[in-house]
Amino acid sequence: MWQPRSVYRFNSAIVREPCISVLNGVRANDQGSPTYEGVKAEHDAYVAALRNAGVEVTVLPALETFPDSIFVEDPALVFSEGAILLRPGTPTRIDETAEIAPILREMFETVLELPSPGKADGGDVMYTAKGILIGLSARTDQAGAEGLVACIEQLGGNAQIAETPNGVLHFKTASSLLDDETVIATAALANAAVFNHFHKMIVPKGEEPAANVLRVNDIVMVSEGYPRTIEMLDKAGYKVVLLKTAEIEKIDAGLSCMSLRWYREGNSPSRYRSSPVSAFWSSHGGQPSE
Ligand code: CIR
Repeated sequence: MWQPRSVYRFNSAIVREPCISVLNGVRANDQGSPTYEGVKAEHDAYVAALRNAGVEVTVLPALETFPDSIFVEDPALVFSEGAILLRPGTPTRIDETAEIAPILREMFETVLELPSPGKADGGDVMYTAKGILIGLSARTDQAGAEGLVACIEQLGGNAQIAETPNGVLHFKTASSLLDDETVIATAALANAAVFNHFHKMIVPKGEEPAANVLRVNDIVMVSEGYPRTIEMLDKAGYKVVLLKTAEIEKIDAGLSCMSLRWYREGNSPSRYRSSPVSAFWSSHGGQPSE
């Protein structure tokens, strides 16, 4: 049963350690490869920021076979009501789902699967207080979006389908939730009909990647390279936490994509973490770090 709750209140998250092969991550335009050390430093700071915001973070081990596997947001969706295993829309990433599925099956009672042959990346899905928005993109096709609407409805939620501007990787590359009433978006996406009932902040021209911010509890994580956006959010009263994203941006990534976040109901973390998860890790030869 879908419960009314703040859509940016989180107490649980999953991240994955970057792998050395991250320098081979998929990119639309080559602006040079990131370094492993640079990505690792950005990731470590991100995990620390989640923890400082009050989120319990489970860190999965690196997966060398999948250069983009640090971006756990794309192969699955998580809600308090359950998880949905997606079918990422780029061939090198589709098998990441099978890698994250076992831990999600341990952590969630309900795990649904996006029906084949539809494709959808979690980066195209925005959770808002007015419903879930799914952007069609080069990664999320009509069949994937429709399958996802059905899965979300099965969990008791509601979703609508939108368009992602051409040339933009994901819907959330160009827009993010700031609070129950407000989104931040690029000029190209801000006028989308799905945002008609939101207050909108538009990122200044030249700072388009800054549209991917991450609201977690009372903070908004923002990429540090975008001073005009930072000033705009600061003046609007948001509690901004600045993070480096220069390395992950070389492989088209931003802040939302490095975690799966949800609000775990009840106060029994052991149900999700201690016994079942440690049982999972001991049977898979490793331990998640915390
Ligand atoms: C990709 O092209 O799939 C990765 N290099 C970047 C994924 C970023 N994911 C996201 O914004 N949700």
